[in-house]
Amino acid sequence: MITLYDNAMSPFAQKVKMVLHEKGIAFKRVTPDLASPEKDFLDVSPLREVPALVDGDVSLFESTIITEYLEEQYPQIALMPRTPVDRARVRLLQSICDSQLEAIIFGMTEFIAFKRADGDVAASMLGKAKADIKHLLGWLESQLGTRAFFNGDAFGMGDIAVLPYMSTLALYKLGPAEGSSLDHWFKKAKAQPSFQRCIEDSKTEVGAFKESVARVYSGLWPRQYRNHRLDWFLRSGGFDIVADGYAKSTIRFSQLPFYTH
Ligand SMILES: N[C@@H](CCC(=O)N[C@@H](CS)C(=O)NCC(=O)O)C(=O)O
Repeated sequence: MITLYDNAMSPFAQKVKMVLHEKGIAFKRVTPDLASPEKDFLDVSPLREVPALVDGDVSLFESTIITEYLEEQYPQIALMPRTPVDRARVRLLQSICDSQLEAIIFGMTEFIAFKRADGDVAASMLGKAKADIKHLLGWLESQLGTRAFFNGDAFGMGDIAVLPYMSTLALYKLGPAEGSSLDHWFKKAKAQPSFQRCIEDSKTEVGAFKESVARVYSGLWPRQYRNHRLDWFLRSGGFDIVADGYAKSTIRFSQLPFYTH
């Protein structure tokens, strides 16, 4: 049976779980302690991140690599569109959502859940985040065009790419404008059973996430500021927050893959 190393709050892991559910593939969930990972987990996930997946002799990390593997290895229920141009369009959605959109939502969570700053700095950076999100929602709306789903006529990988992020934006009351085509899509897409199962997992694990806040403050679980996340903080006025968090070990940067000789 497939093992998925998971965290219910992770949008990256939700993408993989939706693909597994949509394809009807049975799997076992393991939720590793990301603050002090065991060697077994690091062997499977050398970047110390969820999701990671083990399927027999195959062990993989990086959500989009995993979803592509599942699509090719278990093709009976296809989730990618048929034509090369539509497949390229879906890959663009995956790329922009997992880099730019994720980074801004991560940044907002740093203020809302992890209280990185208050007063004028928080207000200014949250204002920048809201403006960036509005911009990206406009881009997503143009990508959706007149289609019923990002994937085309039916729910698929294109929708899986966007849905975890749109769901967090809706929680932050920054979802699509009422009555917009993005709003119509969101209402249909979030009812998908594969997504509802992810929401059930996150409801049962939200308590553990809240407890983790104290571990961040005490330096036991530095949050990972990498790539677009770091870029967003720096370009939005967060130089001092990053320097302070790094000095106090509440922020870490990316790491090279763990390995043993
Ligand atoms: N590029 C990776 C990103 C995965 C990722 O960032 N996962 C986060 C959870 S959302 C994680 O495991 N972070 C480790 C930590 O917080 O210590 C992917 O697409 O799978």
